[in-house]
Amino acid sequence: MKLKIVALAGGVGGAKLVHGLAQILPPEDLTVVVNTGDDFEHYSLYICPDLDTVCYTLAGLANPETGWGRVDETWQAIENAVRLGGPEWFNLGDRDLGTHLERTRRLKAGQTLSQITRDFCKSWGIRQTILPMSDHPVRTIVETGEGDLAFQEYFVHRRCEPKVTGFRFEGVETAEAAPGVLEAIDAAEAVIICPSNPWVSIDPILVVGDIRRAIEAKTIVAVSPIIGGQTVKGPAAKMYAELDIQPSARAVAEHYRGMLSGFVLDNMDAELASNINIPTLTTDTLMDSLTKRARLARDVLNFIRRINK
Ligand code: FO1
Repeated sequence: MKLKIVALAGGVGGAKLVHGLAQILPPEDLTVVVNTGDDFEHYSLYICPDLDTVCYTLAGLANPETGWGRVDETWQAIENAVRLGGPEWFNLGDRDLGTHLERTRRLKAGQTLSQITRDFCKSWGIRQTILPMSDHPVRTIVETGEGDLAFQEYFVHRRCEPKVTGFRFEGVETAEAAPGVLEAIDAAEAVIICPSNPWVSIDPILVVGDIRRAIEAKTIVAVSPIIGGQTVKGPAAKMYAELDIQPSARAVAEHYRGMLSGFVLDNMDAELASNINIPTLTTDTLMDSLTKRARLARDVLNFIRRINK
């Protein structure tokens, strides 16, 4: 049965499931809406970490160790800049720098982020549709006991150490969904919320313009990024704990309360399934190999088919 899918994704975890989906679905049936709340300017360059992570992963260009950045990377430019007195807390590889240089040049020339992303995807041979959530800047601010921090400042510079008290998304009041986002959702049989951080990867997408309203008319299935009370990568579990919520797959299902048609959790959390009062799929969600990305994607798609029957 044909299944047109929109996937909402943040960085590394989201990119892995998207890569699995891309191995199964025809390219015209997969649209990925990517978080741009992490975007920022560094060395006067416009960096879109999650868009680049998703694109590099689909193009087979991603660094397999970190999940972000490029494979076979070298670091000569940043090392030289740091030696000359530039900031050293955010690593920009030589190959990766080319992406930021060209993106920044095009933005300054008046192109939109979605136009640029479409062109880059074509150059990288990506046949799926990859869309930034918005062409307008939306900036995730992490509110902490040590004051408000821009996302990359919190995530990379401060290594997620400050205790989180809340989040806000600057610019969201005026931001609209990027061209193609609402149309893709409209045409989709289901929306998959990838195993990305609910607070800082998925929420920024859901609060932009009419995105939440559009997806709520659809079958929505979320995959838990928390397994056995811990995140595979990133600070989601730490954030839940600091917000006085016990980190668990159940807490993730609660996070999306009222939106979901189904929820996917790991075998390790099987006992939580009976406490989640929507249909659940319990399976192996740890995507620690390429085959496991495709296997999880197939499981999620079959689950959606059962829900949509
Ligand atoms: N993450 C780090 O932990 N340290 C870095 O130096 C770093 C550099 C970097 C450069 C380009 C890029 O696209 C991503 C990069 N990331 C780095 C990852 C990024 O900060 C996060 O993965 C996302 O923003 C969270 O999804």
